[in-house]
Formats: sequence, structure tokens, C-alpha cells
Amino acid sequence: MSEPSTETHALPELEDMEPNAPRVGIIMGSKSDMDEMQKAGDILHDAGVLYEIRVMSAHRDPEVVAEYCKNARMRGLRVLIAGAGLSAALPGVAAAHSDLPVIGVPLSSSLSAAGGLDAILSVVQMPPGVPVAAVGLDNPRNAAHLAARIVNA
Ligand code: RP5
Repeated sequence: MSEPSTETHALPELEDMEPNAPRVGIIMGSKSDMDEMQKAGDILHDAGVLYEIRVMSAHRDPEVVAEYCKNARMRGLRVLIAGAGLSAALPGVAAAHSDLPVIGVPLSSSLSAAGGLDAILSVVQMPPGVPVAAVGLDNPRNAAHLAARIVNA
């Protein structure tokens, strides 16, 4: 009887993947989130993790979000970071359309009814089976550190 193999194999699709394909997708609900969310990109850049960064709103561009998240794995992405404020649906919608790990970043907004608590609850209170890992309010840096750890795990 042969010994069980202890060799590990890269997933077939990874072997064919463009070496310069981004591994982390950073998405956010509004252009107004960009300055804050770019901080995640800067951390990933410093960590040598390739990323892409896009604006797409779960409420204003639902089809774009669905398409992006459904294609994310096939395009080589391994983690999604999603930032949004107010009724912050984007991280949850991303997790609904992709089986990649999704890290949600609740963002504060001048329109918040509760100093950002609305976004925190929107990101955290996901139904069982649709997981979103949440970092603290306005803390995209931790999302990037976590994403880098997942990519390098
Ligand atoms: C959310 O509403 C966005 O993520 C942003 O944080 C907030 C305000 O969006 P804008 O009105 O600035 O586009 O959907």
C-alpha cells in the first residue's frame, strides 16, 4: 500500500495565472471613501502584495459589484477588502457573490446617524453562512495587514 502523499500542489488555476495579477481587490462604496481606503493599498504595496482598487457601490452599482465579485477568484484575486459607510452593504454583498475571504471596513461619514455605528453593525451583523471579517471603524490598515497574512498563509 502506498503512503499518503504529503506533497502540496498549487491550485491548477494558480499555475496558469499571470504572475503580475493582483492578489487583493480593494473595493469601496464611493469615491469619497478613496482617501481612506488607499491606506490599505499603501500597506499592501509596502508588504509586496499586488492589489487593485476600485469604486463600486452595492446600492448604486449592484450589477457591477456582482460581476466583479463573481469573477474575482477566476481573475487571481485571493482576498477582497470592502469599505463602506452608512448602510454599509458592500462587504456583505461581496461575500454573497464570492467565496473568497472578505474583510469589511466600516467607514465613518458626516451623514452617519450614530458616529459610524451604523456602518459597523452593517458590516458585522451578517447572517450565518455569509461571513465577513470586520476590522475597526476607519481602520483599512488592519484590513490590509490581515489580507497580507491570508495571502501569505
Ligand atoms: C456609502 O455612503 C459610501 O461608502 C460612503 O461612505 C457614504 C457616502 O457616500 P457618498 O454620498 O459620498 O457617495 O455608500
